[in-house]
Amino acid sequence: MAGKRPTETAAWAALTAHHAAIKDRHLRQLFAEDPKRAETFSAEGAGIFLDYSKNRITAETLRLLLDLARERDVAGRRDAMFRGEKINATEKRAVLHVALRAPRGTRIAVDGQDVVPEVHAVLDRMGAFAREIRSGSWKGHTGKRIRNVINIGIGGSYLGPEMACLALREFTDKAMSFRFVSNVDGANFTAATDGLDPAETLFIISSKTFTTLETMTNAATARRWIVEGLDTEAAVAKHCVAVSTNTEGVTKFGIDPSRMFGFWDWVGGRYSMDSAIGLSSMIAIGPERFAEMLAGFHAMDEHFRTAPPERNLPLLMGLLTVWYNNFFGAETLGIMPYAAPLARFPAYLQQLQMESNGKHVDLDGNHVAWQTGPIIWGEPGTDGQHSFYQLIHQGTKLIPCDLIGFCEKLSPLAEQHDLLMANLFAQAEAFAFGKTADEFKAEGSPDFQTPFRVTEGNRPTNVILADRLEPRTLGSLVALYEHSVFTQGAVWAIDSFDQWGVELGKVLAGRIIPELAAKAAPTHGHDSSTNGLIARYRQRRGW
Ligand code: G6Q
Repeated sequence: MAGKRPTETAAWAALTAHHAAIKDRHLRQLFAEDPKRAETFSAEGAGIFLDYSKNRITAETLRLLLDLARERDVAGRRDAMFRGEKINATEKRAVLHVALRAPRGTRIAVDGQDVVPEVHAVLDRMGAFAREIRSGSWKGHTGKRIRNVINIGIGGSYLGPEMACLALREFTDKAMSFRFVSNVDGANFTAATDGLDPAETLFIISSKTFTTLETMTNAATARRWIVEGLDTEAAVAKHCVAVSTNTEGVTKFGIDPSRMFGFWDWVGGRYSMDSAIGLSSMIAIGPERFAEMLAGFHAMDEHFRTAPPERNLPLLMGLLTVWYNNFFGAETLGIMPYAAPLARFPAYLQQLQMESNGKHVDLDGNHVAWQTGPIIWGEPGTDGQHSFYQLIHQGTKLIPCDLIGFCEKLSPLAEQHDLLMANLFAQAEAFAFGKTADEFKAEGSPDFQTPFRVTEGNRPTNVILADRLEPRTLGSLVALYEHSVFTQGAVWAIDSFDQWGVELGKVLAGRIIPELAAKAAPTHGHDSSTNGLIARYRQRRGW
């Protein structure tokens, strides 16, 4: 492991003492002391403005957090990632999602080989295919044009494309429908194909490994649905394409490699929405808009790589997460987009952050003696305000939140946008400053009610503002969180790019599947609970 353990750094000890000294200071006090606080604690980059002044920090906190980043060599690790070094140590892989959005002509090498030309070769093929589908020049087996695109994939091969399709709906081709099948529950496939004509439907089978149970099962179902619906095996050629790193698996499944779009082992699933995994997004918004999204990603990559630490958005956000997670003992981070099209953004970030930083051993394989990744959750504002915000305002837990908003309207209903944004600003204000007993009394609140009405405030938030929810901004926003996650992982000395827990999950069901078959012998091999549940299930199914 490079460098000292996080808890052995001088900055960690200093932050521990500093936390003890300032933990009870109220944001009311901090704002009163410094009229320029908002200016001091805000930064801007790649089209994103971050106001982090409503965090429980002082200039000293920031200084110490930046010391921690230095002692943990976050910048050195970042540069190693950008250079294509194998920083995913447990899988001995480079981590190069930044290469997916590197402009033509940039050189990024893995094992001495420049990968950028390959990236653009795939993007060009995707672009040509997307144009064929969008223009209708690609015909289905019966000669009809494709009107429905269904992405079959799960986890990293699903959450990004679905999130982006919803987020960028305004830019999608409205003559087409885009749907997603992820779950092995057949109800997912049935609902997604409900009412669709197989002659007008294209399946994109997206799987890095092309072995994932859910995706392989749904892909086989899709294939049957096409063959039965169009009465011939030959139809598969026009209605199924694949996105994968596994050419052999794709060929075996019956998809010709000419209809496969590749990517590479140095792209992690949860970092792949800007690779060929984004094919459904590209068909939805068109290759030019997709290129704008990549430019947004790249702008944030460059910001992360070059902006000075005290103005570096992902670095700051990552360090603030560390501050609450490791010093205040906060267990979660709420993500509240004040934008209905970002409804799936919290779910996307949940995978990005929790799969990356949900680790219990450090890079040496030793059990960590410090907290790692927080629980990520969230819902769009204003819906959350009428549901769980109560607990954030008046509960007993500290829940830092990111509130995300856009200055330009998200729909033609301009006046509603002002209402939406007024709510974002008001919530951030209320979280920070609360409302005191005196203020309630002055308003004539009955004494017996006042204690129940008081909101203490001192609830930290980041406010993230961008001008417009468009492809470029979405790219920057996703890259912002990717690099914040990187920063956290570097501080915690963990491998943010493996996912052994997921790998285990992938094989667990394998043993039980045959035990559920109607003709299988009764199960005895598990614990009494598992044996009992399987027996009950079989009995209720009438076996
Ligand atoms: C992502 C994870 C995981 C993965 C899915 C799908 O980082 O590894 O979510 O994306 O399990 O895997 P395949 O793309 O191989 O089907």
